[in-house]
Amino acid sequence: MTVIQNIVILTGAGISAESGVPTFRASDGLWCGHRVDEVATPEGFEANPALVQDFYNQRRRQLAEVEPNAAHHALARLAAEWDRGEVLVVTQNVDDLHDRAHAVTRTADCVLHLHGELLKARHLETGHVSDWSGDMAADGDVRPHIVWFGEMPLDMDVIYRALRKSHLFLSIGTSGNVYPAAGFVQEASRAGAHTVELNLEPSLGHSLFDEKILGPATKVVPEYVE
Ligand code: BJW
Repeated sequence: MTVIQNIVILTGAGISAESGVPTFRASDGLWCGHRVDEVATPEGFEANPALVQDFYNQRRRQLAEVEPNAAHHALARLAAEWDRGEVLVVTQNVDDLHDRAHAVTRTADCVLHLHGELLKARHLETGHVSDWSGDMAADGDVRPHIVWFGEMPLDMDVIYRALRKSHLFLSIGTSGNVYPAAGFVQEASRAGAHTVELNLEPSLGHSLFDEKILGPATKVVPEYVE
């Protein structure tokens, strides 16, 4: 039996759903009323920056109204208490709910945002990343620090290194529609990790996992990790 030391946890929109952040692919989800290519591609931003900035501004405003839930806090406690190896939380979410939960246990350095962060901006020319401030959209030199379709996700080298030495891989609340994240389970399996999906409904890649646990994140995540 493999002794579990290093843990990699991939999270998606489902972990924040019970905090009140809509998922993407639900019928009333985040893209409701928008075409994906309008708001989540570099071409969409080039064609209509004001529309895209407005879409992300609405989501930034919404962040002020939500709080981390029991699933975020359970992972933050795990990161603080796990002393047999490393814990890395790789989130596809651009909200800051993991960061806020991990700030409580002083483990914020365990969290990587693969698809960027709503509360950061990137300079169009220099690529410099800074905190978002409300008047940035007006100056025209910055874009949301978000990874859109066709762009390279962030911290891939760190993530693949962690997957290759992982003993346990958890995938929480993601539909498995979007690559490269949807392929992480195979990388972890190749490394010999035990792989577990925790989700409300089975993901597209559910058959790739050794173990599946269905249910809402606020129930199944604390039960699994504690
Ligand atoms: C609950 C719950 C509860 C609900 N409790 N669970 C053909 C084949 C392979 C790849 C490609 C291809 N054609 C194009 C590509 C590449 C493309 C891609 O994957 N496209 C697919 C559509 C096919 N990928 C890219 O372009 C990426 N870049 C890239 O590949 O670069 C090249 C590269 C090469 C080599 C190595 C590495 C890279 C970039 C992808 C960027 C994605 N960005 C977005 C938008 C961010 C901006 C924004 O936030 O607005 O990120 S897309 C969107 O989807 C967002 C999410 O992070 C991502 C994943 O969504 P997620 O989290 O899974 O949400 P949902 O809504 O889909 O699912 C919710 C889940 O929650 C469900 O499963 C529910 O059951 C569950 N749930 N309530 C527990 N209470």
